[in-house]
Amino acid sequence: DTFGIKKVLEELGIKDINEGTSTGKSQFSSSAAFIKSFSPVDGELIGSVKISTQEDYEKVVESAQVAFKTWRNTPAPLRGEIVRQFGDKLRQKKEALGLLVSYEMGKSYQEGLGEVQEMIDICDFAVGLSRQLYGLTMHSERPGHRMYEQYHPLGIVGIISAFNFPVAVWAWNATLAWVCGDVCIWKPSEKTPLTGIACQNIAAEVFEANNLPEGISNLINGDQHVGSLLTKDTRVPLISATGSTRMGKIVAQDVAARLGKSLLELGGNNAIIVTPDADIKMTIIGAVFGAVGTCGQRCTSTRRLIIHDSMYDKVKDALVKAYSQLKIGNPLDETNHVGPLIDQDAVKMYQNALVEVENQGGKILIEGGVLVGENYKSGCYVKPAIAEVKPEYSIVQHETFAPILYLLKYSGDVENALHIQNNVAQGLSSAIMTNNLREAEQFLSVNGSDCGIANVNIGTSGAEIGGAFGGEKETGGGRESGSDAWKVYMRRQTNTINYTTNLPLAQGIKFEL
Ligand code: UN1
Repeated sequence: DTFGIKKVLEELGIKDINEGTSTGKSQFSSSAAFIKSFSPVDGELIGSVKISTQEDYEKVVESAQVAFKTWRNTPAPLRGEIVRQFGDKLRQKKEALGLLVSYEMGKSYQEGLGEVQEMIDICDFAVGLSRQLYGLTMHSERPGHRMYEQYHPLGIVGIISAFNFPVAVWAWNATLAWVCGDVCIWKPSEKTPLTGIACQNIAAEVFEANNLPEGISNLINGDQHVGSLLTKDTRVPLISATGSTRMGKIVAQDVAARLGKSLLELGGNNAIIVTPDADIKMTIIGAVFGAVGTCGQRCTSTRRLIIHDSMYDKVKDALVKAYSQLKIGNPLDETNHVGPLIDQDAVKMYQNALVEVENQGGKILIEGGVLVGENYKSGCYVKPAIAEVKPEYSIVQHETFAPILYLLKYSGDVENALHIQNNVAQGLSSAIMTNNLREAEQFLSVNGSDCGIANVNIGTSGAEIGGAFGGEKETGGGRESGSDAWKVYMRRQTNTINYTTNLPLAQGIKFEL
């Protein structure tokens, strides 16, 4: 037990890891089939989790439906109080959960802690929100009439999350859904099932301590077959799904076929535009963290640098120098910058992408490769690579979830860089490095970036929870987390009240009997 994982599992209430752990009290699974969770850090089996059967799923939905009746009648500020307690529990368990995130997913311990902090932050946001689920009032065109709108809870929210942010993205959705009066059924990635169990246990403790049903938060486990139980279920009015564009297209069609609502947060192809006025030091830190942080497995990871030709060689040299200093290895060792990819399938995708880059005419600037040896025995450690490419290569148009950074050149005005940036199918995050006010404003203008996130003098990744998070085009169009993203978790109702003894009709229509 090199990393004290046994103790961490214990602290997070994860039991029976050899027989397939299941969660909480009411969430017992009858299943005999397991998902085995291996750590990409050292290749060790951490534990196994029961795969939910159709029968389990039915029980979970029933328990969610029963819980909804209690929860929707709990006043929103009191729901906020429960979320406040959940945030407090997360503060207590931050180190343990952060470590499990790091060990099961492979991101650095710092980033594991950061992810739990993101959960705590969204709890705080949700607590405040619980007193601010505002509707509008409007003036009726009829005398003696009052008009307003209000938001009611929606029901069961299905959450499908990805391995790369195994806990924060669930919390963005669950905490907002909870203060909105909804109950949740979560299917975490089958690559990170143990962090899912840990979160469910923490939530269950809070509900139990408040004599509330555990069914306010529910967990199911498995691959896309289990996920499709949720997406096809008319009892689940909203599906919030994070993952690849390929997955999102399937989810969107399943949900649309039954006219459900979906909130999709899919692939990105995020670029930083480096202008002649860029601060080179900031550019390099932003670009390198964006490209190699989380081993290039954030949906906001920096994939492309679009560099003005006057800056190109300078940036290139500085990148080569920065990459030569990167330490790759065990993410729990804080001296390392880059941890492993999630699994060996991801390693194959990374290798294939590098072959494709060369086949399509790209020039490898920093060689990739898989690391071998005692410290890398999971087979998931790869070298961050950089390639010089042309924007039209199909591989550059495509999101590869790995630390591969593409360098592109533009000349002339920032419009030319914007054209390259926007000329991809994805639209999540974007950034410009400039001290030129005109360029910055152009980038943010109607003719500028077409992405859901557009930053000035900041990299593409590491968004704060207070803003709405999501993107356009193939990124799926959904917004989660801050701002008014909560509205998708509620149903809106327009109410008109007549306090006269007449019944005048709208639009002045006369109807007499
Ligand atoms: C994701 O990769 O799915 O902005 C979410 C960021 C993080 C969230 C990423 N706050 O990079």
